[in-house]
Amino acid sequence: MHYPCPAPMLELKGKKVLVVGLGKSGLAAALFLRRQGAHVTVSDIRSAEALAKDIPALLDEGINVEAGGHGLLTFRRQDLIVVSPGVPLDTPELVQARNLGRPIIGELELAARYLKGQILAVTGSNGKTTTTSLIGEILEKSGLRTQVGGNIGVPVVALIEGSADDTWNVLEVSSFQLETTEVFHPRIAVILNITPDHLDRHGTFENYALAKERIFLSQTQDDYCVLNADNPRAAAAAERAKSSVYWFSLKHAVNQGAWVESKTIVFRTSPSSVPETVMPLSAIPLKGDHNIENVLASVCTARLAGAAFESIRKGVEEFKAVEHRLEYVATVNGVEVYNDSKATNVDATAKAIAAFPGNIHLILGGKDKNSDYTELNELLRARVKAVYTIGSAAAKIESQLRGVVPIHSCETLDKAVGAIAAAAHPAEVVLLAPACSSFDQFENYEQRGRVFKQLVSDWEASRGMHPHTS
Ligand code: UMA
Repeated sequence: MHYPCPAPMLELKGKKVLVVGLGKSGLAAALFLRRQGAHVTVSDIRSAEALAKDIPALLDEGINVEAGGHGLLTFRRQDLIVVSPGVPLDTPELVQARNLGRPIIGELELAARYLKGQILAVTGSNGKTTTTSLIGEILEKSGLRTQVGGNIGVPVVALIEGSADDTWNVLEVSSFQLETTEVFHPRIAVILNITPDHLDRHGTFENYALAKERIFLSQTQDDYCVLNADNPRAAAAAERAKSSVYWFSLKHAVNQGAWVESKTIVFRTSPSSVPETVMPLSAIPLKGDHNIENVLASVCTARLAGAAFESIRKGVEEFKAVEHRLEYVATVNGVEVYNDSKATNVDATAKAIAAFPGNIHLILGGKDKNSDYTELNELLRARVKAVYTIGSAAAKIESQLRGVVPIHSCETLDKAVGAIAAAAHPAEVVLLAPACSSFDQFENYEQRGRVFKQLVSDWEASRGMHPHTS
């Protein structure tokens, strides 16, 4: 099946192109642009020493590097600017370049113009990575040529070479990436949910939600959009979708899409067709209602992409929780430990808490994103035994949650695990679901999760040194 790419490739040969930010996306974009014959410069606020690992390879390819800050002159001189997702669009040099008429796109937009095959894009405040991975696995099990990338950690540019006319490019896309799209055109667009996140970058919840809606901006009536009927802001997006809207719901039947009925997932192709049984909820190997939502979205999307129910069932049954997403770590002295380092906003933390009946020792904190932690109050009272705060958001969290649950001020993850090791009893749960980003104390959420798992493994190794050991 070939779905023609509607976006024209860019004229890059001989053009001056600036890549802003030398992280994963910037590095991949710069090398790709150079191979297309562009004169490429990369600009990053980090020092040359901090970028030392990547600079030699770039210079070898004939790519210029501007380290230690963004130069206004560099930005003014370009024919095109490709911006990394983590670079805010109100960065003064970008604003000035835009005012001078310089086109600014993101790595996603650049890559999507060169990808062959069809795009299946998944966005949402939470559940993106799990859903993207699950859809990828189901499509692969269905015998469809599949590649997975995007915000999940593989720059989309890196997928270009492996794409063919019959490829499904399954992409996790973030609001940061969607902010800089122009003609990005997924055949199937999924919005899992929209709850407050990244308000420090987008300013308001509505700006953030509108960035998410850009996922279906270029779709036509021949495309599909999959929305969460139970999430008010995601459901409201339907008003602006030009494509055929499919729904998923944990709570009620939908006219077309997937839902839960008598503890079973069912799917209906069209309002007039008979619902078909897909699988019992008991076959889902993941914890929490939010993961049932992720499965519903995956079932619906994979079906629209042409997967058979049998492959869908197999894909779900054999799916393993993705690292750092409510990942089971170990049972130490009868205490179950879970790593949800990817819970970088309040809603994700609420979902993680809701996955356990009670007696939770919860680690909260990191870099605040203008979040309101009082939204957790009810769940904290009902299910959390104590909160252990870490990072720069600790003071704000403590002042907002005072009197709701016992709070231990720990500053670092290391001290938090130490305090929990001394306090937790058998049959209780330890949960790292910090509701904050990690950048104040860690490189990223993955490193935070890995450090946490190492601390838990040290705790396990030192059993007998703490109270409550068996
Ligand atoms: N930088 C500047 N100027 C600035 C800001 C940053 O030069 O004003 C530089 C930094 O010094 C650094 C580089 O930009 O060298 C980092 O760029 P980046 O933050 O875009 O990071 P990448 O390594 O390119 O990773 C990005 C995504 N990062 C973000 O969106 C923040 C990764 O998502 C994604 O996996 C990767 O591209 C591949 O597509 C991470 C993420 O945290 C997982 N995403 C957010 C989320 O999921 O909540 C949206």
